[in-house]
Amino acid sequence: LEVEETYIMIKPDGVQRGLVGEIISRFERKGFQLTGLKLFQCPKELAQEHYKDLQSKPFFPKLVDYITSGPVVCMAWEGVGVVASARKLIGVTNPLNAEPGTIRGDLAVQTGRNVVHGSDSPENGKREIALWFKEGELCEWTPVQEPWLKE
Ligand code: YYY
Ligand code: MG
Repeated sequence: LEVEETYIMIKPDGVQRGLVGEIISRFERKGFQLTGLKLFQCPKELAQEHYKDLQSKPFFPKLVDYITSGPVVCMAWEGVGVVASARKLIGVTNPLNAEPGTIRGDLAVQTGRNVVHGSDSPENGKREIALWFKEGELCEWTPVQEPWLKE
């Protein structure tokens, strides 16, 4: 397995519901490394670009309205296998089908209010981080716990 990066975003409902700390904490405790973090009001064009693969879907306009309805928390996380592992921590798209113990399984009930986004491939991780963060907004750093996480 390789070191990857993934784009994780707490959607407006997660921010409004006061779940920011709870959600960040799950990735932090797992042992992944935070490399970017900001609260951000997303413009419509960016939401459309982020979800461009879904632009032909009937729910696309509603999805863009939802993502731009209030501030989101944008995050970049790094780690071995982080893309797939973060998707597991998040749970499946429909929160009613998401396993207990996952973020969506524990904290949400509707697909259109599923509180968090995670990239679905390492390629999309890179693409989305480049889309949501400007140069200089990401940090390269070495966590002191690193020897206790990696053999
Ligand atoms: O990656 P993930 O967020 O789990 O699902 P996607 O299939 O990429 O869809 C992105 C986003 O679109 C989903 O989190 C909610 C919304 N959505 C929807 O509102 N209705 C659907 N039937 C499918 C997806
Ligand atoms: Mg997706």
